[in-house]
This record gives sequence, C-alpha cells and structure tokens, in this order.
Amino acid sequence: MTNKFAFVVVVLVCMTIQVYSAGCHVGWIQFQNKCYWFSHDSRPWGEAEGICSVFHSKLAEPMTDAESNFLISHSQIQSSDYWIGISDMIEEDRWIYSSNQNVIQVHGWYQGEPNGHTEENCVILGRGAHGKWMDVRCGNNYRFICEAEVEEIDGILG
Ligand SMILES: [Ca+2]
Repeated sequence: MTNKFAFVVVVLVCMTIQVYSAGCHVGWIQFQNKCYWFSHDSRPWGEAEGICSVFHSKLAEPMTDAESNFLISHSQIQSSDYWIGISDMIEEDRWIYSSNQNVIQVHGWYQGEPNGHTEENCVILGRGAHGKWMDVRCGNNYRFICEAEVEEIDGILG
C-alpha cells in the first residue's frame, strides 16, 4: 500500500510539473492565467515596454487584487524595483494601463504615493516600499516585469 501511495504521489507531481511547463515558457512564472518574466537588466520604462513586446508580451498590468499582491510579493524575492505597465503620462493623475489606456481597476500605492505629480509618471513596485506602488521618473533605469497569456500546449490546460 505504501508503495502504491508513493507511486500515485510521484505521478501527481509529474503531472503538476508538466502542466506548469506547458503553460509558460522556460524562465517565466505562472500565476493564474498569465505568465510573468522578471528581468535582470534595468532599463527606462519605455525601453522596458519595447523589450516585453519583442517577447510577445507587455509590461505587467495587474487587473485584480490577487494579481497585484502576487506581483508585489514576488518582486521582493530579489529585493529590487520593477516597472509595471501603468502610467499617468497622457493626463496627470489619470493612471492607465499602457496597453489599452483604460483606467486602472486596482491599485497598490504605498502610503503617500503617488507624489511626483508631472515629474513622475510611471509606476514601479518599490523595493523601499515592500513592493508597493510608487510613481517615479519614467527615464530612470529599473528592472521590469513582462506578462503574457498562458499558452495552451497539448491541450493540457483548458
Ligand atoms: Ca513618487
């Protein structure tokens, strides 16, 4: 019985790994229905957006509190600042997702943020803010998070 149970556990673990690798490309991390890539290089916000698009993705745009909280907590693993795809560069204090220009649905501002007015129009998950949102100058160099949809491979995910 013990061996049979161990076999079932091994099979389940293998299935879990298979689903995980089927959903996102190597080096990307899955959370719910999206894959995320946390960069190691630092770039200005606009360049970071361009790099994401090269990989058929975009700067991360948290749509729910769960997604926002995942990004905030995961950004703290490397204890670094990361760009996300939110800015108010088109209209002051109107914070929008950069891919579709819709007003943000959730927010994770750190206390006192945003505070940069027209000087700071792009959003990072701030290392000094425990990963919470800060508005900063878009020309600053930070790491960044790209997001892509989970891909269905072999019909495993559905
Ligand atoms: Ca700020």
